[in-house]
Amino acid sequence: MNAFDRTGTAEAATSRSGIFIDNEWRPAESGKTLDLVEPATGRPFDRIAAGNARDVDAAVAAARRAFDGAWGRIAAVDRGRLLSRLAARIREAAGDLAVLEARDTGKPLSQARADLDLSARYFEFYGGATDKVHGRSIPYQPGTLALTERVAHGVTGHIIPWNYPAQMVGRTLAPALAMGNATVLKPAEDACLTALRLAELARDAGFPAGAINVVPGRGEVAGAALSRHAGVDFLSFTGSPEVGTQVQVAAARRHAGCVLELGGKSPQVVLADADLDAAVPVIVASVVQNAGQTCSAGSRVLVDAAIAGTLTERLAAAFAALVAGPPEADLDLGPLINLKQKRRVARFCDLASAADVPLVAEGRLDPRADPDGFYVLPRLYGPVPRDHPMALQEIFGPVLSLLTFTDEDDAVRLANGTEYGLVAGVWSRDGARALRIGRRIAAGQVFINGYGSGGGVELPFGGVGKSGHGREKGYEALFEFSASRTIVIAHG
Ligand code: TXE
Repeated sequence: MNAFDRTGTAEAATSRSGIFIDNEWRPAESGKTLDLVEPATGRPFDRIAAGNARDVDAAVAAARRAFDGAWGRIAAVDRGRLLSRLAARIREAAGDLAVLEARDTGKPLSQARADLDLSARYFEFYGGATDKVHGRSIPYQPGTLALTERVAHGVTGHIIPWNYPAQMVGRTLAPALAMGNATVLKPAEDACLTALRLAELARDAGFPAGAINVVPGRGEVAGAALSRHAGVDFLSFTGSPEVGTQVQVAAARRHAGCVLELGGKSPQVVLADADLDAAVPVIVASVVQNAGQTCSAGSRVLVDAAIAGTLTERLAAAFAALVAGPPEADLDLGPLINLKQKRRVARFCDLASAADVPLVAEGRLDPRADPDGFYVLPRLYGPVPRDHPMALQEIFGPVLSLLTFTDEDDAVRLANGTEYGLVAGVWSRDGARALRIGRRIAAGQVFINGYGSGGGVELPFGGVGKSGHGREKGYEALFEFSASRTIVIAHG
C-alpha cells in the first residue's frame, strides 16, 4: 500500500495501536485510543493507544524486571551488538519508515529519509561505544586501591517531542541502552508512529523483554505519570520549557536526576567580512528545515550594520524562492505539526505587524497543498527591534528575525541577550575573530563558518539557561546515562 494513499480511513491504520511492554503489544488499560491528525490534511489518519498511569506502572515494572534480570546481566560487548543489529534493521526498513515519518510529521520526504539515517546512526555510534567507557584508578591512601566505574542508573524514562520522532528515539534511547539502563519511552501524541515501529524492530533485533517499553498517550497523563514515577531513576525530557520545569520538579521530589533539552533562540552572527555565498544557504536551511520546528533552528540572524543591506537582499531572494507543500512533493518545507503550532506562529507574525516590523520576504504555497493542512509560509522579518518578542522568544516556525549590531561587543551582547543558549553560529573570513566571538557566546554548541541544526550524532548537545541542562549526543551522553561509583579496596 502507498502510505500516502489518503483514501483509507483510520480503520486501515498503518501502525500499531497499542502499548509496547515486555516486547509485546497490549491495548491501553483504559481501552481508549487517540486520533492522529495528519498535518498535511488536518484530518485523522491513524490511532494510537491512550496510555495512562497504570500503563506507565506496568512499563516501569517490566523495565525493572529487565534491569534486575536478563538485560542487566548482558555483557557490554553484547549490548553493543544488539544496538548495532538494531541500526541495521532500521536501515533495512528506512524507506517505509521515512514515508511513515513524513506522513505523521508533515516533513518533506527527503528530510524524513535523513532522519531515519540519523536514527540508525545513533544506534551504530553507541553500539560501538558500550565496551569503551572506562573508570579510573585514583592515587589514594597507602595500602588501598581506589577505582571508579560507570554504572547504569537503572530504569530511565524518556519523554520526547513530535518534531523528530525517529531521530529522538535514537538520540535518547541508544546511549541509555548502551550503558545498560532499561528504558520507558513516552513519545509525543502528535507524532509517534516511527517510535512505535522502532520498538518492534528492537525486539526483532534481539533486545530482551523489558529493555525497551513504549507508552504512547497524552503528555499530561502518560508523560506526567512517567515523570512522577518512583520507579524511574533518571529522566530525559525534550520539549517546552514549561513542561520541562514540571518534569524537573517531579524528578527533584524523589531526588532523581534529569537531562532537559528545551529549545532555543539560536543566533547566527554574520560579520562584515563573512563569505555570504557560503552563509546564506546555511542560514536559510537552518530555520526552514522541518518548517522551523527544530530546537536548534538558527532563528535570529545578527548582522554587522555595515553589510545589513546586502545580507537582507540575499536572504530575501532566498526566502522568496521557498515553497511549502505536502511531504510527498518533497519541497523546501511541509506544514506545521498542528493547529496550535500554526496559531502560535501566526501570533508572532501579528505582533510583528502590530509593531510595524518590516516583512522583507515570504515564500509561497504549492498548489498541491490541501487548504486544511497546517501550512505557514516561510518569512523573513527585519530589522527586528531588540525587545520585540520575535527577537527573544522561540517561534518554532519558518520565521527568521534579522537584527543588526555595531561592533564585536554589541554582537556578543545581542547573541547572549535571550534567556536561551542552545546553539550559535559565527560567520567571518577572519577565523581568529570568529573564534573569539564564538567563545564569548553562552551556548552548548558554537559553529564557526557553518551551522549544524540536524545531524552531529557525534557532537555533545544541550544548552544553558532556558534551553535546559545536561548533554545528549556524542560520547558525553554515555556519562549522562550512567553514574560514577567509587570502590576502595584495602589490601594492607
Ligand atoms: O511541547 P510539550 P508542545 C517547544 C516549542 C513549541 C512548544 C510547545 O517552542 O512551540 O515547545 O510544544 C509531553 N508531563 N518545543 O506543546 O507539551 C508531550 O506529550 C510530562 C521545543 O508540543 O512540552 C510530548 O511528548 N510530559 C522542543 C513532550 O512532552 C508532558 C520540541 C513535548 O511536549 C506533559 C517540542 C506533562 N505535564 C516543543 N505535557 C525541542 N526542545 O526540540 C506534555 N508532555
